[in-house]
Amino acid sequence: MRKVLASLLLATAGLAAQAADAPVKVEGAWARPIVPGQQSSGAYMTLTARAPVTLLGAETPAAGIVEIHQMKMEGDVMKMRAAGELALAPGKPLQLAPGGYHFMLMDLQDPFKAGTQIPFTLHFRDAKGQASTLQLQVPVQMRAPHAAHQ
Ligand SMILES: [Cu+2]
Repeated sequence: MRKVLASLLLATAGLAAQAADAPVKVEGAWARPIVPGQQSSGAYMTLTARAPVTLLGAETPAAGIVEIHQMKMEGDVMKMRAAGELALAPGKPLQLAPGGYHFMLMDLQDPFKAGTQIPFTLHFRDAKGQASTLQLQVPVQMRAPHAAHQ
């Protein structure tokens, strides 16, 4: 237990260090573990930009395909569709969470088990058209971390 706590703290510290000079702050990132037979999963996080940027997409060695999706009620049917690029307004958190926007991970390359972490790269474009990336480790776990509820 003590060991798990220590590595969690390290992961959090690493994320904070990255966020300090990054154009976008990432909080509460997690990806859902899969059960045998499942072919896809979802990754979730809250993104807050310092300046106007557009989220172009993401990639991870854990999945062959990553798409930005949106869940939406159409009548009384929940539908999922590709959302394309997402514009982030400065200081306004964009939440990717179950039931809304999410990163759809398909063609999974890993067992995708709870307790592991996957490297994740976010791709952005700023208002001047300049591309940038942000790398983080996304924990694979059953529920959203506490920070995502705040
Ligand atoms: Cu999806």
